[in-house]
Amino acid sequence: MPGPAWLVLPTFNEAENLEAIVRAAREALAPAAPDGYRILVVDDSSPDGTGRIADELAEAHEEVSVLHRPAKGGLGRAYLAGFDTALRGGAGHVMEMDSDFSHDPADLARLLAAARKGADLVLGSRYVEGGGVTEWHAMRRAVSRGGCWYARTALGLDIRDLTGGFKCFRREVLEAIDLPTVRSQGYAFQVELTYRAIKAGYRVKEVPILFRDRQAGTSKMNARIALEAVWKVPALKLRLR
Ligand SMILES: Nc1nc2c(ncn2[C@@H]2O[C@H](COP(=O)(O)OP(=O)(O)OP(=O)(O)O)[C@@H](O)[C@H]2O)c(=O)[nH]1
Ligand SMILES: [Mg+2]
Repeated sequence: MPGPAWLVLPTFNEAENLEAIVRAAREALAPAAPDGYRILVVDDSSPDGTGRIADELAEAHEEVSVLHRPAKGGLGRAYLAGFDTALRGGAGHVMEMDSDFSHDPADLARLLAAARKGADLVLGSRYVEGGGVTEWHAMRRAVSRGGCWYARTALGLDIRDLTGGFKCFRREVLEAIDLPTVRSQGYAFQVELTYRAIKAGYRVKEVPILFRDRQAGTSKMNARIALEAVWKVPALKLRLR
């Protein structure tokens, strides 16, 4: 019997979103996770008090816990710390999701179901049939699709959405991909994890999702994090050859 499904929620200034995200995630996971579930908030000392809200949620719900980190260290570092806690806690599956409602928490059930049916890594995908993006203007759409095409072509992978951050890993995949040596941050972090999983021989399944812009709070994405992916992708190929 696999261990429980762990959802890792990275937060930096998500005070307006966190309570609602955790509520929606609990509603989605309770019926979908027969082996149980845990929700781990990884907060980097958000100045807006997200960490305190997370502590209150952990107090109120036994399946919720919090990892407090001393300073903003970026999304990639936050996820690696969360994965480590989840694996040590006996997770059977580990899930990633943004905490800003760009990813619909209701989709957690479909991602977990696909993993329980046998996929090693499930990607919530904007760019397969049935998936998509709402509210984005033409330029942002073009940049996102171009970035996915670039990574797919450079790495020679048959994956439509390599930069998304809505995922479900089987525990064995995270154990196999040598997490301490993962160095990338934003989009490149997502590309690197999927690339490593495929190189290690694991089966990836893309399930369609609809991605929407955050409704509350502010973005932490910036040009530096986006551009990191441009040079990290070929570097990744060389390094993991
Ligand atoms: N713990 C932690 N979480 C972070 C950090 N940076 C971003 N996050 C979280 O990671 C998720 C994605 O970050 P966003 O700011 O939404 O970035 P994005 O989704 O690429 O950009 P938008 O499209 O503008 O929303 C959110 O849940 C953030 O709160 C960080 O340094 N530490
Ligand atoms: Mg976002």
